[in-house]
Amino acid sequence: MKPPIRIAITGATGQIGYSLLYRIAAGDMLGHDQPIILQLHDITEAQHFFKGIVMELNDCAFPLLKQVITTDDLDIAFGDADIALLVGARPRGENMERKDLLAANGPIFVRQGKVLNSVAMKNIKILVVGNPANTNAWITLNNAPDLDPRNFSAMLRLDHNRALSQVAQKINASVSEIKKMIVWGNHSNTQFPDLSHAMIKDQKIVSLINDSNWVENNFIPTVQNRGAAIIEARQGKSSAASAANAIINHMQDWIFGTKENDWVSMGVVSTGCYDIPSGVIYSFPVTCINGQYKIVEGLEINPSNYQRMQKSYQELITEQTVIQ
Ligand code: NAX
Repeated sequence: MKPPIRIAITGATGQIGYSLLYRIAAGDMLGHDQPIILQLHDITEAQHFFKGIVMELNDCAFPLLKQVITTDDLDIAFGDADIALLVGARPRGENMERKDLLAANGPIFVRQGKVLNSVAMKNIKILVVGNPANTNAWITLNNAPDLDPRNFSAMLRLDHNRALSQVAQKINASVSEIKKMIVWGNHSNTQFPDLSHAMIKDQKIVSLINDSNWVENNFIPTVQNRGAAIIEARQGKSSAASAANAIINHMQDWIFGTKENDWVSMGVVSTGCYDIPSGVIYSFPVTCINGQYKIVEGLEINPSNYQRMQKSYQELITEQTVIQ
């Protein structure tokens, strides 16, 4: 039996948590031969929710689940963690503008970065999901000077999956046949779902569809605004099952590798490629092998797509300015 992997999850009593914990404990993320320890964190006011969550984890009798720790203490939650899924964040309240949300979340992620830096494993893999995810990841990274910036990522995989699904429905294909989708930028509606490199078999999908009006006026805005559409359809509740699924996809690909001749979108620290200045957490197409991601460089970008990519970058800079 392999030694257990310690997975820290913040905001674990939230709705994404409820879709996520049981799938991880079942082996969906790290494989059905990998024992795990769940180190679940939430704020003090939410601790009472853990009672039922843990009762249900026990009642699932998961063979891989070796221990469940629940706590409001980040030192305990992140202690020796191999993986941290930072899902918890201050929700956007009524009359709260995006800048208020940014200001409220800044100190939370400053503290999480510091604690990760001091108590987590040095080769930890960190995925920030709580919004604004890219900027929260950037804050966490900047407060963890002893950790490699390449250990940090922000979740754009839900957007990537949404893009795959829209195209699969349009061309009546299976999502698994569609390769080389990209969502660039920030996890917000400035993100740029880019179909121009996507392929099915040996054919470019844009040539197959041959309908720029659909791409511009249907595909791109549908993916960009899908989060709001889900909230409306679920009468106020945001994406949870699909977000949990995207977390699992993101971590699986990062750890075990991406499929041959394909890539995925991950929010990672920019190296300066595509004129996105280094340091910012920006979603790029990446391939992964042996637990390491590599940004796909050198793709041809036309001037109007370049403008869209820059627009999303500019939004990230504005977000950083609000926090400082
Ligand atoms: P919930 O409101 O159900 O859960 C949020 C959790 O965060 C709760 O457990 C709460 O106790 C905790 N929390 C509240 N204040 C906190 C604080 N000050 N410090 C630490 N934790 C705190 O939200 P849920 O639907 O689970 O979503 C969690 C986060 O994911 C939100 O920020 C949401 O916006 C974000 N999302 C990000 C996505 C992405 O693709 N990057 C997609 C899904 C989701 O919208």
